Amino acid sequence: MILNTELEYKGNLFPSKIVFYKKNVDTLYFKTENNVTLQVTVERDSVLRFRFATSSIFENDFSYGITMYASKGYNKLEIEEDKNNYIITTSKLICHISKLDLRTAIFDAKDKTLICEDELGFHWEESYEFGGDIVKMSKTSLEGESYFGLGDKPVDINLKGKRFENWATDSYAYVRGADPIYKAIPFYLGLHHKKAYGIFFDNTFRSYFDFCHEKRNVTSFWADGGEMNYYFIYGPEMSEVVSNYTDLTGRPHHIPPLWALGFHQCKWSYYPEAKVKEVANKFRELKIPCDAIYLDIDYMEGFRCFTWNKEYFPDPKRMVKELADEGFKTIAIIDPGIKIDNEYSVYKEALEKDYFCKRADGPYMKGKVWPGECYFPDFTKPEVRDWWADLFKELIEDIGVKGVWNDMNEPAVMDVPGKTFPNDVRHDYDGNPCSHRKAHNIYGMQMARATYHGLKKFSYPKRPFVITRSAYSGTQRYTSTWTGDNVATWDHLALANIQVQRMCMSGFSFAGSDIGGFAEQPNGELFTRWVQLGVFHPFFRVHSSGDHGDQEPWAFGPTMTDIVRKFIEIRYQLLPYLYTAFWRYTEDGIPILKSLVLFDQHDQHTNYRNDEFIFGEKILVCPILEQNAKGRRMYFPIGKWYNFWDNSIVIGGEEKWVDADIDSMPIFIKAGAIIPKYPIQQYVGEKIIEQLELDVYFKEGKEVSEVFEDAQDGFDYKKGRYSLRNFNLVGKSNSLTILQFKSGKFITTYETFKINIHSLPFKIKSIEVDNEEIDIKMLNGNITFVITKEFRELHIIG
Ligand code: MIG
Repeated sequence: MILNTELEYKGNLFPSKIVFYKKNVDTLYFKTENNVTLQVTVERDSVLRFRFATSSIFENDFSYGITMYASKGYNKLEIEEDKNNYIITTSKLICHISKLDLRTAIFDAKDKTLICEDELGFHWEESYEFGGDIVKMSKTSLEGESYFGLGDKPVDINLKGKRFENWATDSYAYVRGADPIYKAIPFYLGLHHKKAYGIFFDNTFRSYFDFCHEKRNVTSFWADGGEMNYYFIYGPEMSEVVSNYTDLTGRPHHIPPLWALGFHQCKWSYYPEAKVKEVANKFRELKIPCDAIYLDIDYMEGFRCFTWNKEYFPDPKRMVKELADEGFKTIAIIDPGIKIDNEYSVYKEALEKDYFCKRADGPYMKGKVWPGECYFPDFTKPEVRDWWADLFKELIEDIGVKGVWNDMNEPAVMDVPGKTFPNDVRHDYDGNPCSHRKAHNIYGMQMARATYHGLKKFSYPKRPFVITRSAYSGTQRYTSTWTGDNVATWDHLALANIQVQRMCMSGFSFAGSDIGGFAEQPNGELFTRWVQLGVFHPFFRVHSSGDHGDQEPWAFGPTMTDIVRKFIEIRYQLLPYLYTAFWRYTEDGIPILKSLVLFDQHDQHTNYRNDEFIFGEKILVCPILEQNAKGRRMYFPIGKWYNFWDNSIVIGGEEKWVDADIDSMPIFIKAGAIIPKYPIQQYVGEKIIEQLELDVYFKEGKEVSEVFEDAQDGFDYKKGRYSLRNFNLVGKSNSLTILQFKSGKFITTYETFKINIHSLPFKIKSIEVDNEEIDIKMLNGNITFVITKEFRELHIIG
């Protein structure tokens, strides 16, 4: 719809020359002869906001995407003008605004290179059908430019050459390339000449992105209504762009409880109670670690939210308690559709209080979902969200459910062509009344937000845990997510890998896929390969529709069971490592998974890689995505890597073959890394951690690692009750030194570290801990010894 032919140009309107300019602290206003106003706000030195009004009147400035905690402030703001341009300069950026037509060009303030430039720039078309404008923006695609981000799109990591749409859509058994699917995340990154920037188009209408698809050298984005309102975010590092984007749209309000990073088992559906218990018991019997078990829609009475089918679950509180005694947290699904039923209290109350969405002409929005005909709460109204949050009291506080799963919140409606509400449905939009055209993409987000607040209230002093299917930018503040109804195929395994990486790059790291595939059934090999990938996904859950057979870890015979157990055990050992990465992500917005391009954008080989990624800061992973594979070729980023299985060394910067039969997968550790490990537990909290293992991988040079720990739940860490250990490693040809810096008031349960040194290149003469020599014993060429957790300096001398 960005229209470039002469004929298509006809409907497009363009700003004319600037006739007026005004500056108000951090915001500049430019008005054109034909009454277009551009408002540029300097949010930060590297973040500029551009907003256009086509007839000088801006809408009320309200956004669900931007967090109230977004930081503001810059070191420098200067504005000058020359013959052709107004020129805004911050310490990071120089932005030219053309006096002739409002077109912009943005340069790096340091080396003056061009980062992003308008092609046609802002233009619009009047929307005769709905009123308002179809707002459009086009940018020149610079030489060698690549594009990334955009949420859950099931296509290659690099988006160049493709066009996308954002309109949250229930997409059962979607295929590669399907678009749009469940989420609407209108944020992308551009990368050229090794420099990256991002654009967040904060417009909730149906929006479109074209990355050199229609025209080779043009990237454009537009929306069916609302304002052209976008943030330009400069890096130049991709990780800085994502970090700045999450500064704007928010980071999780807190780290998840540690158990939520454990393994979750789900199915549509486990019922009755005896079946739930049978599955749970089998985990313990087979010694396969598991922390959470899910109740899908069949636990409810006729699919009525906040009810229980008492035939299947006669005493939910007792059951939940008995599961909890075995270390299982119960997670229950809650959908948005409320059954029309005069005997049903939730329905009656919402009706009485006028909380349901209505059609433009007055009747309620009626739609069929699992319970039959339903009405739907308007989660865009604060009062409705508060009411919804309070509905969780019984489920959480009384019954003891630990997490809630929000599904069907695109919102999905059955048996209608658009699979959702009609456009005319009205929403409050927090006091900015609008139609579904504007509210559709944030409906799921606001439901998840209300659910989150309910759980937060009733789980206190523990941390809430929520999962959502639909999301808009910013939803990462409240909840985790999964990639929806995938299929048990090898291609979907590849897609799961890409989608979760892309979610991380799009600011939403707490993501995973339905391991094994939701629709259809995997064979044991596919299931096992999928679990292997899932170990390295922030959200780690097996789920399936159940129509096609079982998908528990033991469903594919004893060999596969053993391999799956071994991999889930690795996840449990790596919990302190993942928890640290999660904490980093909530602090700085650094993605928990780093696609190779994000890990090293300076190495052009990474620009088109899909499969390999970095888990946390130090672990390189590459899933096996083909049947009968005994290994695969993969690209190693520049640097030195240790094979996790045998400590063999790989020098990066090229593609190499890696052996990985079904009981293995390519896992590599960055040289110099210190990886913290817990003992294997059947569930988080099963054991008191009596010792922290530190796997040290020698490097000649320097490397910093960190370990974050706390009570594993609750909010005390926000008051300083955490333990953060910084390890500075310095390796030389004949020595290895590790300095520890500790901060925070939390006292860990263990007193000692078990240090495992991998591949030391020299023979040890002595080991000193804080200047005192200790005894050493050698194991398998590796060196293992125990030292106090309080050590400040460890010195290994060769
Ligand atoms: O129309 O609750 O994506 O995970 O098991 C299907 C039943 C509704 C779709 C979800 C899936 C869930 C299923 N739900």
